[in-house]
Amino acid sequence: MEKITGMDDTALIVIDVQNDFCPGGALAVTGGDEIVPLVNGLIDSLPHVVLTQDWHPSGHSSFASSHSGADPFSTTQMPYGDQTLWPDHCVQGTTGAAFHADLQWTRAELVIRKGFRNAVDSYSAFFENDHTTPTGLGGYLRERDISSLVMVGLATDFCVAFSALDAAKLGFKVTVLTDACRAIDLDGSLAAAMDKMKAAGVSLETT
Ligand code: VGL
Ligand code: ZN
Repeated sequence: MEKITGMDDTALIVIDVQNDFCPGGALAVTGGDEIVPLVNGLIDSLPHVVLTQDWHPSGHSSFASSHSGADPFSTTQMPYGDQTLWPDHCVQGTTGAAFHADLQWTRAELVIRKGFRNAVDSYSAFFENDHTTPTGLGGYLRERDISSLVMVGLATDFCVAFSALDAAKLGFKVTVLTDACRAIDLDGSLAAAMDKMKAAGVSLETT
């Protein structure tokens, strides 16, 4: 049997459209829920769809509550470098970790979970925050001859940007649709992320 080829080589990567990143959630991103209709339209129109899901054990090392005296949104030093400390969010199996109720995710071919190792956070869909440990997504896409990625989701300046930068480094053609993303924007992190993505050759477009 021959491999099925000639299928479209583009995948939509929907990053972390989860309750905790939407208004009312534990790490709410302003307007996070506003992107859902746009994302649903893209899910209907692109040939392949992959979702990511932030998926932390309780007591995760990225939670401020795991570091005595630390405030959410402060920075700490981890063996792998600087790490922002977050409110507890996207704990495995909780409602906060579930996808937004209106997200039409049934066409997704893969859900990749990240941040499940206690000792290391993972913003990127491709590598954990040590920038070394792979999630397996790069190999999965390569094996399927997918070479072009369209990225949307939450948050622009963390998980979307880290994913886009890693994807570009791995040789994928990457487009981020900025109107289908929303940012946390901590201390200028959005402008810095946009600059880095531009410099890495990521196309920043709108739907
Ligand atoms: C994210 C902070 C912590 C994100 C995940 O999805 O951008 N940000 N965990
Ligand atoms: Zn997280």
